[in-house]
Amino acid sequence: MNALPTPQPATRTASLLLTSALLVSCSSPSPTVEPEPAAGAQGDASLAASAPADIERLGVTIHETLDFDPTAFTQGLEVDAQGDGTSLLVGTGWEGESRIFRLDPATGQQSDVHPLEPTAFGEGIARSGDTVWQLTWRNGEAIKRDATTLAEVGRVPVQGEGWGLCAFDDVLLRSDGTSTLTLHDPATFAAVGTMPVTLAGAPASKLNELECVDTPQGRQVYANVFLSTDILRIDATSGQVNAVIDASTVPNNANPDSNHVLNGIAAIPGEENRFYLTGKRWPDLYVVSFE
Ligand SMILES: [Ca+2]
Repeated sequence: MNALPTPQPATRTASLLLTSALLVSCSSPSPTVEPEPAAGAQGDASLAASAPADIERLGVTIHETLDFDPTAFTQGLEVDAQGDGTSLLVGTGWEGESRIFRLDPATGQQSDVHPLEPTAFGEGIARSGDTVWQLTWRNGEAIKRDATTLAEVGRVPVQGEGWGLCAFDDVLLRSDGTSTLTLHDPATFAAVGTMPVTLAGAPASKLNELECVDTPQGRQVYANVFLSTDILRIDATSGQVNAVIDASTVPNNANPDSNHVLNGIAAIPGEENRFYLTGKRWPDLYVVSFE
């Protein structure tokens, strides 16, 4: 997801209060409009402290800190596991700045850079076979790309907003800011179902950047929570949150701006419980584990 470029001060305060209340309680219906960012919101409303006992509460251990592109308004992040296995696919947002590129995390070198048209706001990305799909926020379409070159090969209409995206072998999961993930056919991007996400029985809204991970315990979806430093781990079969990860200890070294929040999680292939984390216009890319 993203942010409103020119929020009005009066409505911004009201929205912050509403946003914080929603993040704390997770009991209200999900809004259908884009929530506004607000200074100080990040980390103020952690779900971790209120997670029920049967939901794991995990922290973040940082193993390595790498350079990241501080101009990248990160909306999609995943390792190209079906390609070279090491490069990161990065999708970014903001009108006039949205793009997709491949990143060598060791050197910071970018390649296969493709800017979007100035009216488009890029969102989540995910590779499935020979295709990389890239969402747009409110442009009503998903961009289909060649997975090797990242060049656009087509577009398909999408109902609703696009926030995060991730892929299992046979299905794509899309977040739209609500507590419901939409399932898409990875070949056509046709919507094929929905998965309500709940935290202790209540809707878990504002799901943002996603990561689909096959584990020995089954399929799990990791989700950034918009304007929060929490990451949810969701059982992809039931939609139930089974862990709340408190990432408030991960340093946010972005230029101070309410939009520059944690957003971007990518599992590292072949390594259990190893992930990259970053954020919107963050200068750092962290190698982390959750425990
Ligand atoms: Ca991801």
